[in-house]
Amino acid sequence: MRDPAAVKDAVKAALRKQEIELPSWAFGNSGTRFKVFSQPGVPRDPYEKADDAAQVHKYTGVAPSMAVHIPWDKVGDYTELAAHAASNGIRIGTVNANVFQDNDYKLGSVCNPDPRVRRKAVAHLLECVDVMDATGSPDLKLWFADGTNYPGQDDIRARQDRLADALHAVYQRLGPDQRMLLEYKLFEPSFYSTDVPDWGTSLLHCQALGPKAMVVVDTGHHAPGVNIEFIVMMLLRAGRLGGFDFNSRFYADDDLMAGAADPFQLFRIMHEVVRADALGRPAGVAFMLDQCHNIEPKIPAQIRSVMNVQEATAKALLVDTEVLGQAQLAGDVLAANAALMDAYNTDVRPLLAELRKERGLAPDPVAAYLASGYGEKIIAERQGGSPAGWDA
Ligand code: RM4
Ligand code: MN
Repeated sequence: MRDPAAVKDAVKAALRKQEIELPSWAFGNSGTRFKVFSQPGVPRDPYEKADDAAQVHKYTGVAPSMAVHIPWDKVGDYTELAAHAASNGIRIGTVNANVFQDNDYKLGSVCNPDPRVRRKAVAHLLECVDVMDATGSPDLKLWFADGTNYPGQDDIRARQDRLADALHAVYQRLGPDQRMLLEYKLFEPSFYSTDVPDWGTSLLHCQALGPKAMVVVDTGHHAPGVNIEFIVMMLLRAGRLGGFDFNSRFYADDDLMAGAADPFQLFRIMHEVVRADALGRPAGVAFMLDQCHNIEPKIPAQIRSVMNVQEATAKALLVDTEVLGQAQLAGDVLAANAALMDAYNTDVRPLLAELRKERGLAPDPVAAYLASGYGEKIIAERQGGSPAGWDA
């Protein structure tokens, strides 16, 4: 039998090591292809996005960085943006490239049959590394909308060669402490073939590039029913899991709050992370959110998402690995399953509230944020200008 007090201390110590990165685009307006519902008080520029992200960190204590998306977050002086973030107690994290919103990219970006368009896309990716230099960001995240809609539309094999060439050019440009994270997605916006559709394709490219290229698992980018924790385990085992884009999906790439659709899946994923001792920063796994809040208020939704990831992590840390291991070796199917379920079914909210109090934070971050008046303040102050959104 484990000593409950010792278990609690160990879980808290491990939770203190975890950091969760927020996406700048979660604070701007977003929607579906049917409608973007504008919300009052949304940021007009990346500086105000950083202000909002800092609020999430202020109340959770575990979200000290904000990912940026270029050109959505284009500014004249990135060093100044980084300084602004720092003055709010956070830093600029992953730089996300955007080679999917220019007319030139109709037939793809780095895989486009036209070499001029490929050169333009690579130039943007290199510009993103310049941004990393200025902000001190460690990671470049690449997601390509490239693919085809019809069989025969393009040579799907030649497209892989073009992709490899582009990735190679960008990889060469990375500094010693900079990484490239290659994200995959099953489909959309391409409906027949996607050039980086799965973790195997991403991993093959990363392995060909070298140790600074890592795979990103966006939890919304798989076919329904895929065992994502198996993929996570395989990538961790290969030392190639660069990070997560956490979000929830019911159908496709829904980008809903992490832990909202399937908290059990999030727990199973975090179980593999804990099993690999990959919670802390030295393990090189970036825990990022990639979400959009189309109908709910954005800052409290980010706080809720961070809390959901923390809860899944706490439950994963509670798994009695000795009992589990013994049951597995003994072939005791039911006892092994029960060891996992006991941890999953534990209410970890009191433990997390206690941890927050120990760190000088309010036990309920959402309530503390709502009571702070910040939401009302930004609605009153952010008049005029154009609210940030998917096209801004
Ligand atoms: C993509 C992908 C990327 C994100 C964009 C906004 O589907 O998930 O990570 O940067 O959406
Ligand atoms: Mn993503």
